[in-house]
Formats: sequence, C-alpha cells, structure tokens
Amino acid sequence: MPNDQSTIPGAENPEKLTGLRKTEIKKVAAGIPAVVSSFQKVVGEAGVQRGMKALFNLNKKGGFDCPSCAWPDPDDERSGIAEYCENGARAVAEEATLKKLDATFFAQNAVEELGKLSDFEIGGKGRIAAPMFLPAGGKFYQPISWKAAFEKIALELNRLASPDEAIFYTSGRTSNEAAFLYQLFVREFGTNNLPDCSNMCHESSGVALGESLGIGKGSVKLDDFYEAEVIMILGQNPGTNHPRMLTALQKAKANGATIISINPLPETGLMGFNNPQTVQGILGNNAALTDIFLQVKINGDLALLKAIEILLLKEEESNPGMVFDRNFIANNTEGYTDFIAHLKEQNAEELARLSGISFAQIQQVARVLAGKSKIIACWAMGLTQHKNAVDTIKEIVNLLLLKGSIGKPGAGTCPVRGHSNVQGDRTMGIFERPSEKFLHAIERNFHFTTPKKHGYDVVESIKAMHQGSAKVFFAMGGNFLSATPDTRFTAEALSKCRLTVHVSTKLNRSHLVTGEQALILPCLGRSDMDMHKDENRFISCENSMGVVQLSKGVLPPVSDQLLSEPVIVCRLAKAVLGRKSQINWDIYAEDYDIIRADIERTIPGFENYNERVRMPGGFYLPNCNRDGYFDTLSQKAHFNIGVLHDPGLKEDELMMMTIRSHDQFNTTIYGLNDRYRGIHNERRVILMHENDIAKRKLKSGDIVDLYNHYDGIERVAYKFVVVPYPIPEGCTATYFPETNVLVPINSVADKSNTPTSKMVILTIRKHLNVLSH
Ligand SMILES: Nc1nc2c(c(=O)[nH]1)N[C@H]1C(S)=C(S)[C@@H](COP(=O)(O)OP(=O)(O)OC[C@H]3O[C@@H](n4cnc5c(=O)[nH]c(N)nc54)[C@H](O)[C@@H]3O)O[C@H]1N2
Ligand SMILES: Nc1nc2c(c(=O)[nH]1)N[C@H]1C(S)=C(S)[C@@H](COP(=O)(O)OP(=O)(O)OC[C@H]3O[C@@H](n4cnc5c(=O)[nH]c(N)nc54)[C@H](O)[C@@H]3O)O[C@H]1N2
Ligand SMILES: [Mo]
Repeated sequence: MPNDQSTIPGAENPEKLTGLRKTEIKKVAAGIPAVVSSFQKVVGEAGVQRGMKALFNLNKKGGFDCPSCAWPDPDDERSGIAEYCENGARAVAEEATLKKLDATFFAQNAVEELGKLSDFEIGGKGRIAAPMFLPAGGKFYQPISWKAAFEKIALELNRLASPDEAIFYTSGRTSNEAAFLYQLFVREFGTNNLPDCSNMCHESSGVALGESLGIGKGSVKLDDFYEAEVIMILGQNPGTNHPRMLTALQKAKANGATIISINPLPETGLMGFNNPQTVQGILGNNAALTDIFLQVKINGDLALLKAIEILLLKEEESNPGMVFDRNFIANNTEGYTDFIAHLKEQNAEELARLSGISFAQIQQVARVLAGKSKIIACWAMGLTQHKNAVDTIKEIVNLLLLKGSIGKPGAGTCPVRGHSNVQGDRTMGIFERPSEKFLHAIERNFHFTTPKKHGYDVVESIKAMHQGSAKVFFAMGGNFLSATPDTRFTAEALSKCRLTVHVSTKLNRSHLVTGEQALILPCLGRSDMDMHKDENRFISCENSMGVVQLSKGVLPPVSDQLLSEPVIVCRLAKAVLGRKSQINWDIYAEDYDIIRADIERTIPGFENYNERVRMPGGFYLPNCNRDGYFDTLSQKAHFNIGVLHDPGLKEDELMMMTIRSHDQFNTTIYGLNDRYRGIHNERRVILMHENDIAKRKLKSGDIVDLYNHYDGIERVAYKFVVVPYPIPEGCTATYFPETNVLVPINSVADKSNTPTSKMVILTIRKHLNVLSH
C-alpha cells in the first residue's frame, strides 16, 4: 500500500545527514573526558560564574535536584563538590543557557522555517523568555500577556461540550507541588484525562509490580546495593542514562556482588567504569563492572528468565530447600504450584534458543543464582516498551519470589526511573486511572465531585485528538509530538485541535506542529531561583527510590516574564474555573507550604511534609514491599504465568529498538555524538549485525530507508547510515526520536498500553537518490 500518511511540515527531523565518523566502541565509561566535557558545556552555555554556581549546587543537600534522571543521591556522604555526572551537567547547561528567545526571535522566525531545523538546532536556540501566541492561520508566534493567555485557554476550555474533550499531559520534571495542583485543577474542571510520559516509559513496571506485589514502585534503597550478592541489570544503559548508578555498582562489586548484564548491546558503562570522583578513576584505571554479559535478542528476556528458573527448579529438586526460599514462598506468595507446573511444561533448551543465549551461559547464571538470596534486579526501557513487557517484568518478580529476594536488605526490585520527578508526579495523582481511594480523599478535602470515568493515556489521547473527540491539548512540559509514537499520525492529531498549549522551558518541535491556535507559556526550570517577596522558594521531588527531597534553584532567571509551574496552574485554574472553584488558588500561589500541607492531608506518607522536607536529605515514603508485606487484595505476592510473544518476523524483516545516544535527554539533543558506541557527528544511523548487512547486499556506510507496515500502513524513515555493530542477528538499533515515525500507534504493550518502541518490525531498502528524498 502506498504511503497514505500525510506529512505535516516540521513534524519530523529533516532527513539531513551530518557526516558520520566512527571510532572504536569504548571499553570504559566516564573518567576525565566526561568531567572535562561537562565543564566545557556548562561554561559554554552559561558563562563561568553562572555555570560554576549551578554545578556547585547540583544535588547538594539544600541545592537543586538534578533535572536529568531519577537516580537517588546517597543518603549519607555526598562527594566534595557535588553529586553529579556528565549528563546531569549537560541537562543543567541546557537549562542555564543565557541564550533567550524573546518576541524579536519569534517575529524573525516563521514557525514553518523553524520546523526545517533538526531537534539539535531547535534546542540550541535558547530559553523561551516570554509568553507567545500563534493565532489561527498565523505564521509567526506573537507576544501575549500572561493574563490574555490564560483568558484564551479559559475561553476554549469552557466552550467544550464536555471537560473530557480536553487533554492535560505531564512530562516528568514537574515538581510535587505543581503536579498536585495541576491534577486538582484538572479534576475540578471535570476530567481524568491526565496522560503522562510514564505511559511511554515505566507504565509496564507500574502495572506488573502493582498486580504482583501490591505497589507500583521498586523496593530497594541505595544501601541495598552495597549488601547485594547479585545485581541483575536488564534492558538499561546506565553509563549514559543513569551514570551515577555506576558508582553504586562499583561499590557493590567491591563488596562482593556479582553483576549480570542482560542487553542486546555490550553497553560501555556496564562493561567498565572509571569513577571520576576517585583517584583510580581519574587516572583512568579500568574497572570492569559486568561479570556475566548475556547478549539477549530483543525481547528475548522472558524466555531467558524462564530458562533460568527451570534450571533453578531442577537444582532445587535435587537439593530441596537449598535453592528456593520455601518459607518465604509459603508465607508470602500465591500461585506457586501452578507456576511450577507451568515451568515443568517448558523446554529450557528451546527457551534458550528463543532468547539468543547459549545454554551453557544460562547454566552459568543459574549456578550463580542458586546459592544466593540477596538479589537485586534493575531494569529500564529495554524491558518496558515491548508487547509482553508486563509479563517480562512479572517474570523478574517470579525469580525474586522463588529466591525470597523481596523485602530484605540487599534484595528487591529496582525499576530505574527516567525523568527526575516522574515517580513523584504519579504519587501526586497525575494518572488517568486514579483509584477510588485517591478520588475520595480529594472530595473529602476539597469539596467538589471528582470525575469517576477513567481518562485517556498517551496513546488514547492521540487517537481521541485524531478522531476529533478531544479538541484542546495542554502540556505541562515535555515534547509530546516527538516523544510519542507514529509521528505523522500524532502530528495530524495535534493539528486537528482548536488549541494546543505548552508550558515549557525550551523550544521544541511540539511548539511548531500546533492546533488551530497555540500558546507557549515559559516557566522556571529546576536551576532557576523562584523569588517571591525576597524569598527564594523551593519545591520538592521524589526520586526512583521513594525519597522526597527539596529542590531550590540558584540562578537568576533569564527573563522576568517566567512564572513557576505552581503559579501557572493557580492562575490557569482561576481563569478557567472562576467563582465556581471550591479552592483558594491565590493562597497556594502565595505560599507553597500551604500546597504541601494539603498534599499531606490528601496523600498517605507525607506526614509533617513541611518539616521533614526541610531536613537535609529529605524523607522516605512508605513502601509495603520494603517493609515486608504485599498490598494486594490477598496480601500475598503473586506468581505469574507469562506468555511468550512471537512477532512472526518474515524472512526479510528485522526487529528494531529505538534507544538513546549519549548526547541526548529524550528529545533534547545535546550533540551529534554517541561517544561510547564510537559514533560521531551523526544521529541517522542504524546499527546492524554484519550478517544482516551482507544478506541485504549492503555495506557499512550505505544509506538506507526504513519501512514499517503495521496495520497495512506504510511508514517510512528516510536516509539512515548502515553501521555494523555487535548486536544479535535479526536485531537493529536506531535513535529515538528520529525513528518514532516508524512506531505504530496501535502496537502497544498488553495491559500497560505503552508504545512498543523497542519492538518495531522493519524492512530496509537502499536509499535511491533519484527519488525526491
Ligand atoms: N543522559 C540521559 N539520561 C536519561 C535519559 C536520556 O535521554 N539521556 N532519559 C531518561 C528517561 S526518561 C529514561 S526512561 C531513562 C532511560 O534509560 P534506558 O532505559 O537505559 O534508555 P534506552 O536508551 O532507551 O536504553 C534501553 C537499553 O535497553 C536495551 N534494550 C533494548 N531492547 C531490549 C530488550 O529487548 N531486552 C534487553 N534486555 N535490553 C534491551 C538497549 O540496548 C539499551 O541499552 O533514562 C533517563 N535518563
Ligand atoms: N521511540 C521512542 N520513543 C520514546 C522513548 C523511547 O525509548 N523510544 N522513550 C519514552 C520515554 S521513556 C519518555 S519518558 C518520553 C519523554 O517524553 P517527554 O517527557 O514529553 O519529552 P522530553 O524530551 O523529556 O521533553 C523535553 C521538553 O520538556 C521541556 N522542559 C524541560 N524542563 C522543563 C521544566 O522544568 N518544566 C517544563 N514545564 N518544561 C520543561 C522542554 O521544553 C523540553 O523541550 O519519551 C518516550 N518516547
Ligand atoms: Mo522515561
């Protein structure tokens, strides 16, 4: 079928190649080059004084929470200067930049022209410095006052036939305070349409853990790493995405832990690490991290985990009680008998074949696990963005349950979160499917009737906009167009809206593919001071391990027209709800302590919020698994029987995972290099096994077009450079978001509805220059 998806100008990165240079794949991550490169970047964007001030306060107790990832800070000692990594520093540079986009910039740059730039070029323009409005039919954004902006939004929201025709997205940087107010406003307005980046990220983890263990969060603390005997890292590239995790892994290893990495790619950070904060690290001494590397096929994890469990079962049968934790299983779990019966029906050799791992290696892993009981399993997007993601994560839980490895020191679940406050946003009620308990608490405290109908998640929101049943799109941060699947379809969806609004720090593609009218509302970022009546106000965030901490910016904002996110929500709510509202929004805007007091009244675990958040290092939220129980209906943990998914690849098809380069934070592109993987100055690359290249009569450096035909629709991403890479045969990798155009809107994970961004079926054709492309 021909390409029946229209292309909206500016929706995708231009198909412009920038000139690939290749070097060897690095064997060790970090060390001096990382520190040097982060200093250069921050000072280059923000100047010496501003840059150093920002770096000095990053992740310091009482300073500001790193906007990059959700990895926790050590509870006790923090390093002398500050606790940050190269990519944290780059996130700060991105935000602390002195370049700003004011009315003159927007008057000189038509929206369509900006759309011709790459994400790297768009992001490099600077911070948005004033509220901007794009009128219907307009080609340029124009300045608008905050008051008029809120009135426009109020007008459009209040003329909807139903509150369910509006969508309120959240990205994961939003503070607890802003998130709580935002969901409160949206629910008083009358809808649960609160999709968030989690829907594309760890939703599968939340569903799997919630159903099997009674809490959708991980159970380990940072200290557990230092006691663990085995740490399994599945589908995660911490060297790039959670670099401070490497320090924890190094310490764990020094304490005797065995590290098992499961990944289709030999990711540099996992293989070896030089810690720039130690003398050996600075001198560049190679510290190997991974003890056993299992180079699994894409989505081979479920089969692999089952094969490991079968071998453990055999060992347990020969030495009863020596491998499984029988007491733990008897007292805390249900479904064990059925689960064991299921394992016995499986063939370990066949599962090994499906996973792509040799039987001998699986035996090696089983031998290591058999005698250990303090096991931590960490995972990220390499497990969550697949058709059977929920079952794969439940299989990790099965393995931990067999070993009694949940709820004791040195053991447990560790889904490593992405955005720095994505976990906190959920805790605050940013969720399209809120529990009745949560809604009751809102009603009890705020005296309005909450909407009960579940709202749209990300994929459902896109479809609703596309079919015209949602007409106003409001985003609290993020880059919805580029982060979501099926870029062309999503671009059409957004452009059908009457109004699209983005609360943002930096310019991005979502500002350029808009509804009939559009607004950009510029806000303070994490590193910015939030001055109010001579006081620099703080907000708070929750990290990946459930610690709530304050975050206070240190830099003077680049413009006096920026508002904080909590203030934006208050003014929006007042404009939209007016006298109908039961809530005094003004006092929240005046005093964030009042917001926190109301969070405390509504959400369990926040007792003495205002007092405890001010204590250095913050406080831990309660976690039933950590405390040794399972908050499911039966109060037991559940074994699950996971079902393998066969994608049914045809002879000429390959599987593609869309991953992050070292030089990006999601859709924010810091640079064109992926240093550790030896790829420089080019993002339009496809990593392939050499046999797959040869089979297609291609060679390294050839330029190809990528096709996906899910649902009978042809999706194409033009011009990618072939790079031979140590990746399993049949598997390929490209960078997100350039290939999001290929991720089908209807290809989602069972139960979590997460787009299958790591399981895209692909055919490849050599790019022909004679085509217009
Ligand atoms: N510097 C930086 N930091 C970030 C981000 C960023 O973009 N830049 N993003 C933040 C966010 S929001 C998130 S969610 C996290 C993301 O952190 P990661 O999950 O580490 O990010 P990805 O690049 O998507 O990497 C997925 C990893 O899984 C592997 N993988 C892919 N498919 C499979 C599979 O089927 N099985 C297995 N076992 N492995 C697989 C890939 O090879 C890759 O190593 O990082 C956060 N931190
Ligand atoms: N193909 C593919 N697609 C994916 C993924 C993948 O692995 N592959 N990963 C998915 C994942 S894990 C995630 S989390 C999503 C990310 O989806 P999003 O969170 O929507 O995307 P980001 O690129 O993180 O958003 C960046 C924008 O956020 C704004 N911003 C930054 N800081 C702030 C702030 O403090 N306040 C406000 N209001 N705005 C701010 C800036 O304008 C910036 O341009 O993408 C998903 N999409
Ligand atoms: Mo994420």
